[in-house]
Amino acid sequence: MTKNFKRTTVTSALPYANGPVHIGHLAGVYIPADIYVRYLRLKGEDVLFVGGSDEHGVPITIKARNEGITPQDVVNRYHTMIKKSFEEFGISFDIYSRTSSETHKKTASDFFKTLYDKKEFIEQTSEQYYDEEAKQFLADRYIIGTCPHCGNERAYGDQCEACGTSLSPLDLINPKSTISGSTPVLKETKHWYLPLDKHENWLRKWILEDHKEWKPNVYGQCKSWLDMGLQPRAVTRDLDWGVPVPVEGAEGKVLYVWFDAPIGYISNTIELLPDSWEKWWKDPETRLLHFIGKDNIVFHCIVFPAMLKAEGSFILPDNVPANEFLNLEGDKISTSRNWAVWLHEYLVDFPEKQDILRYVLTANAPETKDNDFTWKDFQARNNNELVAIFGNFVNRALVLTHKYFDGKVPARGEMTDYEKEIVSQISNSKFQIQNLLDNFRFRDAQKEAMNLARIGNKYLADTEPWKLAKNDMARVATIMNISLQITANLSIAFEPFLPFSSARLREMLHLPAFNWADLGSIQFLPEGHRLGEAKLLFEKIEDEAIEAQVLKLQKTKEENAVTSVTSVTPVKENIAFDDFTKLDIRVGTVLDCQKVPKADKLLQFKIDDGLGGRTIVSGIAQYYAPEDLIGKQVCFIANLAPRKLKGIDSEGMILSAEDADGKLVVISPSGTVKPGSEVG
Ligand code: B3M
Ligand code: ZN
Repeated sequence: MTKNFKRTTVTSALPYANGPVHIGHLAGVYIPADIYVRYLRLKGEDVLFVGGSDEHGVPITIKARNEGITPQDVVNRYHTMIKKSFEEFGISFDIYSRTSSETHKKTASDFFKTLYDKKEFIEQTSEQYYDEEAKQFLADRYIIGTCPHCGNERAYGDQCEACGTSLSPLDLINPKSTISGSTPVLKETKHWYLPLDKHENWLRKWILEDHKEWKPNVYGQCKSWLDMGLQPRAVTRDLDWGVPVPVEGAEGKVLYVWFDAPIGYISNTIELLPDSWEKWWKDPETRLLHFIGKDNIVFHCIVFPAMLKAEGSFILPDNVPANEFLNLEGDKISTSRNWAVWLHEYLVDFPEKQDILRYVLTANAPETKDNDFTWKDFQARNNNELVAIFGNFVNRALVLTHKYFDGKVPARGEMTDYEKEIVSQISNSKFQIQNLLDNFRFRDAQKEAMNLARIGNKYLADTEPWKLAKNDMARVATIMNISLQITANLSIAFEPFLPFSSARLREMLHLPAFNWADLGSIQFLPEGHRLGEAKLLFEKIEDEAIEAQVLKLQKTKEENAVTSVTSVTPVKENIAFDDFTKLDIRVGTVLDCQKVPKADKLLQFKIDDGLGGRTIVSGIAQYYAPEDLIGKQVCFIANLAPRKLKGIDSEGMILSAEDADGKLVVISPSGTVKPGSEVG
């Protein structure tokens, strides 16, 4: 922290209320935010932790339509579930509210009006698809058609999920409304745009020069957005679910969900502190932090700051410690494929074991790159770390004290050099944990806290007080005193990470008051202090419990495979043989294959086609590592007109098979043939 702040406002992304929350949400956003907030509170700092559900947006209306209920019904159901899950996992929000609240509607509406009155928007009329049967304009997600880049016939109006290209509805070939199935027509409509291009200069300076300390993934993403040049962004939509646009001529229009959602942080603060909210949002001595996932970076680092700046009276975020994604057993977490560990289901299978999940998710936090959660690792971390190190040490310290000293903290005598070294390690450890937490490095901070338990465990193993008890009780007293001081340290060091276990540990130690300043000291527990009963902090997780979870996921995989079979794409219309012969399909050998920079899905191939070689770009990067394809033979369309993809001329198309989940497998001949051989 370069500046001295008086207080900190911490926000964590508002999850969409169209499904329950899973481990990916916790690991990426809510646990890191909660660790940080608990740490600040322990230090006695003034902090406000704001959360809530994001209840607007098109996917919620789609879900409602599919289920035959209202969008409000959908968000009521999930808001309640999400809020409960967060409470159960100890995410210590000061407020968790929602964007369908009256306070929010008013706050968002007033915010828009202020910008409107200050002439911060531009008005633009454009042609948009309109469904004449359903009598409504169509959101991008309500239109499907053929992707002009890869031919996928089920591309959405905003994106083709097969090749990853962002699209606009007008790009789609043969567009259809998903509401009525009819072909939509173009109709004029007026919208308000936030001219981000006008904000580009100060944003460049503010981020690229003044916030070089932001995490490299965040800084890097902002830099590429800024380098591409910012465009005006529409902040209103033709939709009947959202905050109505509060100006004349805007009937039937609502604020775009990404305009109103971040204002939700402010609305929820107002709801909690109607008289004193402003100091949390407007005082330059307040530090604002947004905890989010990587897909929200542009909105929190560029769009929302531009909105706040345009309004004029708000502070801007000091940092946006965004995380990457967590995968599950090697696969991307997906709500639609039910590939997730849902928090409410976890607690049914592992009641009262919130802290284990918190621990494992922090140990595998996707802080610098995507990371993976596996059930085997979950079991190993519980059994080998929480049980064998932390729990074991604490239990021995307490049980031995009860046995030899009637449950009272014994007097500490002269310390050996080894013990003096331990004392200095403990105080050193405090500064390390602190420094790591200050830099949002939660994974390493937790590791360092665990290291304290490791030190204690080794100390007891090295000194073996149970052997000394026969002839040197003074030494045993010193050893137990130091061990108990370490347990007290552990209860504080782990409070941000494992709040439930830390509270149980403090109960065993009869340690009611505590704060961060106590950490690092061995003066915590006075001589004669009476301890509570020793109970096990953690329990071993048996193989059966893990196998049950793995089986559950396997079932999901099988179910997904079955639904894929039943949802095979229908066969297209017949074509004449002559049409078929127009296609020139060949076999080629992959000479080189590389990732296309800044395009998650694209690989660039150099193909030996027997004709002097050619370059082809293909959207299969998610399914293959480039090096796995080098040397392989592939089939490709040789006479497809060249197209530019990410600035590269692609001369043809590599053929691959696609299942209903969108998984792609490259087609290869079953034996080696000469490059350039025709397929037919
Ligand atoms: N609901 C997106 C998401 O959950 C969005 C975050 C809003 S934060 C203001 O990814
Ligand atoms: Zn496509």
